[in-house]
Amino acid sequence: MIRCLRISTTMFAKKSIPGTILFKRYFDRCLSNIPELTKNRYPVNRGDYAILNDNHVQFFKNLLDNRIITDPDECESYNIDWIKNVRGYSTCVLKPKTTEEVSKILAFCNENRIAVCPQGGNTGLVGGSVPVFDEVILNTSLMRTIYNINGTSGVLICQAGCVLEDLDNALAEHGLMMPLDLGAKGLCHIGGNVATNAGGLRLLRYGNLHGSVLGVEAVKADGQIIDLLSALKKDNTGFHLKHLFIGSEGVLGIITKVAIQCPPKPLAINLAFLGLPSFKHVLKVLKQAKRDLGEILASCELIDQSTMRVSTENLKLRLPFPEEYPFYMLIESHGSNTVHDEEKLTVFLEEIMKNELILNGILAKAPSTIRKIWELRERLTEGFVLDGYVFKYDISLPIENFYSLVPVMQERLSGLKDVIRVSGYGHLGDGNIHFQVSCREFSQEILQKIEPFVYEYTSKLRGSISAEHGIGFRKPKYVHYSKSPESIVIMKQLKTLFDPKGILNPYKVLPP
Ligand code: FAD
Ligand code: 2HG
Ligand code: ZN
Repeated sequence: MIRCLRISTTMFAKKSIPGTILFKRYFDRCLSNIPELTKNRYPVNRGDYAILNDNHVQFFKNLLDNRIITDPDECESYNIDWIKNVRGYSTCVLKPKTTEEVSKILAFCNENRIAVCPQGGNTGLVGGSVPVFDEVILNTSLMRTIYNINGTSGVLICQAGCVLEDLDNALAEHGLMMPLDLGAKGLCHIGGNVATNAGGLRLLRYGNLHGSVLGVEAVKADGQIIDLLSALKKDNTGFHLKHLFIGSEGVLGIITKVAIQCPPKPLAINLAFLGLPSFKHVLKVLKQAKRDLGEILASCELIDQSTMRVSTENLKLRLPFPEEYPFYMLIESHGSNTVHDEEKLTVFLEEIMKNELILNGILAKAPSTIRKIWELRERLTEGFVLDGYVFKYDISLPIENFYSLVPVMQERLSGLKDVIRVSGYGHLGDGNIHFQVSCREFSQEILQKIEPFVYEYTSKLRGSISAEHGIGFRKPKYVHYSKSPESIVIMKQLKTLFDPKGILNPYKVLPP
């Protein structure tokens, strides 16, 4: 039975959560949570790379005008990933400002066989953005120039180190927005987003980066600059080489510039937050939302009860209604006409209420309410870290099976006393679930109960073991669960073509 459907009527104009404040709070809280060195926790051997010496460091200092960090304490935060899963021990962080500097760094490293870990905002979730051993870190945070925003074509051209949220704010002045949005927007760089082919909260509406990235400029391992920076919507002259860099996770080259097609900022935004009794009901609501909302459906996210408690208990955030439900859905519409959108939403909400598909709901229009509700969803990654250690799985499954893994794993892990929660949430509209097992601290016993079982399960259903976060350090040996032997051979051949000495992000992405 539907208890209520509150409508919050204030005018909309969604603004993002101030990312920098959010991340500062998180880092303050988690600073003491330092993981074991990756080389000690996982069975991995250092490759035959040079050990950095004073001459190497002097070369970098001269080239970068001292934009280099060599103090081990200062290097610490660049060595540890955001979710505190992995830790390298690099003593050299390089901060180039230009493509030419990146090119000279790589040419030198290639010549001297120095391994390099490309790093953007270091928010990656698969251990790809930090060194495994002592790789030099090439961080793009000083490459943050916006070259052009074309208000008519909607094309943005910028350097790879621009922070996603900064780009979104700059585009807003032209009535545009970035085609992707993620909880890490206050820290992640556009180069990192392209390198991971990041998905995010509104992929359902705006598509993935293979669609919106028009061009890239990248530097190969030997320092050669490849200009693929087309800003054209249509360009079929030969192979679309830019696609090789989208999702390449730093193993084929370093992305230095991007051209991106940006959509107009929606004039009307509404968010429905719903409480539901079962996953069967969730599927029916998804189907109805697609049918009734059509082109204005921008986001359709699912959170189960156990995950929602991460927000309410760990982060002390408040639900818009006092009762708890087995499932919650966030359904956002983006449109250009308030009246038109409200008509569609009314039809949708009446239909799901009439059919008793939801137990409770709120329709938010006020930006502050919308922001508060999204916080419950966007801060989950941060909230999970407060449990202790999180085993994360980012999986695509056929929609009927979207949630089936969670009860299977709850059963499989029941009785293990160190497990805090086994739960799932994610991008329902895209068929991409984030399955999590959190515990007080890392445990080999729990890891072995989860892997490779979770990948076998996914593979049997013809799902993907990496829907949006990539392969990084954590998953290379499992790639075969989602890719054929022939495609793995081609991946390795491409790696050899672009980086014959294997200096770029070693130990990552490619199966051993
Ligand atoms: P980094 O983490 O620094 O690097 C990621 C990978 O890209 C590494 O392998 C690195 O070597 C490589 N790389 C970085 N920059 C370059 C470059 N210029 N050239 C070549 N290689 C490079 N991901 C999603 O897909 N969807 C989400 O909704 C989402 N939400 C998130 C929410 C939170 C709170 C957090 C912490 C993470 C989230 N992520 C999400 C994961 C992460 O934010 C994305 O993968 C993001 O795109 C990484 O960008 P970054 O700049 O932080 O890259
Ligand atoms: C999200 O959808 C991100 O919020 C992060 O992809 C998911 O923390 C995660 O596993
Ligand atoms: Zn996600």
